[in-house]
Amino acid sequence: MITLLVYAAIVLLIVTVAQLVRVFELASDLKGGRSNEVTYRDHRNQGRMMFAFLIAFMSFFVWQIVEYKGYILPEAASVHGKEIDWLMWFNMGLITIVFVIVNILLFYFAYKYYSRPDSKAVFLAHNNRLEMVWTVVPAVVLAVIIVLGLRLWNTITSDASDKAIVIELYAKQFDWTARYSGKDNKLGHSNYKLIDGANAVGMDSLDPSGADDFVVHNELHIPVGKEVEFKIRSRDVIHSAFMPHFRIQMNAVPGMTTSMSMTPTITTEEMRKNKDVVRQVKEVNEIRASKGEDPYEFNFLLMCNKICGASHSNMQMTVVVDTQEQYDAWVAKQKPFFAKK
Ligand SMILES: [Cu+2]
Repeated sequence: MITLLVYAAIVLLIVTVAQLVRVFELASDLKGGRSNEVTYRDHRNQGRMMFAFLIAFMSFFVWQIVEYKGYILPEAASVHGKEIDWLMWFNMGLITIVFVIVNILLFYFAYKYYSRPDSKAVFLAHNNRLEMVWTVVPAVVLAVIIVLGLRLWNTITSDASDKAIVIELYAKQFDWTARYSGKDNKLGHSNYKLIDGANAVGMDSLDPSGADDFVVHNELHIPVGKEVEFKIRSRDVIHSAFMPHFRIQMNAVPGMTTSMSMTPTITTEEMRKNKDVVRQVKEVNEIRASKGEDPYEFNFLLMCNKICGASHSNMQMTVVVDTQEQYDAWVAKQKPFFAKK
């Protein structure tokens, strides 16, 4: 009922404004003025408003950069992540330069050339040189961006080396299971028909290369400075393995295996001391404290980046980047899946 009343009030308001405008027009006609004529003063006011908008718009743009620059991801924690960041900031720089120049010209010219009583538009039918400039310059810039992007994408998605540690990430609504390939660095055969309550990834006990595979559900451990190859699968719908701190994302598609590899460069312990992370964690914990919630501690995360259902936002796993010794100690504690059974 209240919603209906609100709508009725809005409609009435619009009708009132329209009627008021009509009254002003009639009054002006009665006085002998021509209400629809755009005067020199109108043009000047519009021009000045364009200039004022330019100042406000550019100030807002600068303010946003200053205000929000502390809320972006901290430095990349993988080898290729540094290159992705470089390319992103290179693109961002180009976009910013074009954005600032175009908007200044647009609104400044609208102000500078507002219509005067004696002004006359220039008749310009064609200009080859101008056409050439605004075709060639964007084409060259775009070509540079595309070539740089393709080259980097090809390096990132190229096959992992034989030395890479093979880990399977198995997605389902709504969690991740990781399977490590064990000492032989080879994942055993798996089949969805073998999935049951205990065998979450459908491991096949008849395949000897799976004998040393071990499965973890809560934390994914990887050693710093070692290449890791993720074999990504899904049990139900399309998910996406997203590890923002390592600048990694790859879809998990039912019925096929996708893969992505990376080399982490910063351990969890080191990242917790990173000055941006320290500041962000401090700010988060101030908010949490004000709500009476427990403090949060930084962790690398594996998240799902495809809206895959109701609990999509909870589909995450902690990623721990260990030193080699810590990693070896952790692996030594894991029991092969079939030994556990
Ligand atoms: Cu998902």
